[in-house]
Amino acid sequence: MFIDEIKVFAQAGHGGKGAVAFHREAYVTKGGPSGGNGGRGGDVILEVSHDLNNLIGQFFVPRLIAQSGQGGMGKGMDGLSGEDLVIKVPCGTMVWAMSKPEVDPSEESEDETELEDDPTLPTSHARSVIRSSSSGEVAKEYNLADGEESAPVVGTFVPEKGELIADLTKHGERFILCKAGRGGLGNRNFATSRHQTPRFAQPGEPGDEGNFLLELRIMAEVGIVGYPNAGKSTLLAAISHARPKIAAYPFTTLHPQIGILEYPDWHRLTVCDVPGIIEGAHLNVGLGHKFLRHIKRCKILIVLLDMAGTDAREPWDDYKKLLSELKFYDPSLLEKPRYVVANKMDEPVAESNLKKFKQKFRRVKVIPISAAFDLGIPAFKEFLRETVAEASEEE
Ligand SMILES: Nc1nc2c(ncn2[C@@H]2O[C@H](COP(=O)(O)OP(=O)(O)OP(=O)(O)O)[C@@H](O)[C@H]2O)c(=O)[nH]1
Ligand SMILES: [Mg+2]
Repeated sequence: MFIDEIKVFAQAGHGGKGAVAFHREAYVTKGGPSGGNGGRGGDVILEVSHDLNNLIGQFFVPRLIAQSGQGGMGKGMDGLSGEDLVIKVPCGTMVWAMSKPEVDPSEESEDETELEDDPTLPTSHARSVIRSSSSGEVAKEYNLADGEESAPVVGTFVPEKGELIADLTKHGERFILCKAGRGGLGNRNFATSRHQTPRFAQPGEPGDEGNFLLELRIMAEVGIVGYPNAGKSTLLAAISHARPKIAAYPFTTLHPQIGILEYPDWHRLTVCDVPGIIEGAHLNVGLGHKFLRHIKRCKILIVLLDMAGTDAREPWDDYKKLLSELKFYDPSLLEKPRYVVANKMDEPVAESNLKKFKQKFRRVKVIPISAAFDLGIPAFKEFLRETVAEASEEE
């Protein structure tokens, strides 16, 4: 199972309460207050680990509750602190705090309330878009209805997800999701010369808690998109150590796959192969287009086309449809450096198709390969390295 979005409830440990106690000992009269302090609770901490590739752990354990601190005791003994709960998450996890912000009723305009009553409109966010562009562009409507922003920064608020509070990208990085409560002070702390027998102590502070949405957006430099059966997984297997499932039926790949491409000088690139996209993916046809979130962070995009036109498809048609699906999902995807790779060049018809394609799209750079027969693969690897380096420099 591949989980890339999961809601969790997190609660840090409460602080233990301080004790009220008095010193008792033979021949010591009125020994004074001796209540110990309560221990601190444990924090809930997220730790990034590159050994994980999805949020499956949180699917099985969605309640992240850290230990509370122990209460203080007599004889001046302090309570033990609660242990921190450290949860490992994959690189590229975004944390959204789901609590709703307070809306000032005076700010809501009249015509907005009218729209709220209209049941034919999909979501509140989409409605505002429809209002601002009366042409009713489907693309815009979908993007914003998803609550997606192309590259949200910490502090961004999206109605469906809440506020982005962290974007965890580096291995080893730690983020305190919920802060623990402090322990209360025992009564021995409150003794003064004028009040020598305090019969009270502090309670412990409660730990923070809340509902959070963890969203994974895979960190990869190169993203491969294409129609089902174009040979995306075959290409990933040809250039990296990844061994994704390859088969002659559509939608073999159901989840994003990651491959590490290694060069002789130990330089590494991460490549992400996502499930096939087809026309109408934005309307949830095929596997939909939600998984495109995983190529949002890529530096370059590889549009893989089946130049042999298997299944009576036409590469130029595929190309146009793919671009329009990418645009429907997020127009900023089309701003990334993009290269067309023509696969299945071992097939006899591929050559003439490639010519036709080049005539139709004169300015598009096309790299011919055959992933299954290893034709053009070493050159393609070098090409990837150069273009990723260029894209990083530009960034
Ligand atoms: N002749 C030829 N066949 C290829 C080539 N590359 C891939 N294939 C075949 O195309 C079929 C689909 O390959 P996959 O790699 O599974 O395609 P995919 O794009 O990952 O497909 P989905 O995961 O379903 O989206 C398989 O039967 C491959 O053997 C190639 O270069 N030449
Ligand atoms: Mg595949």
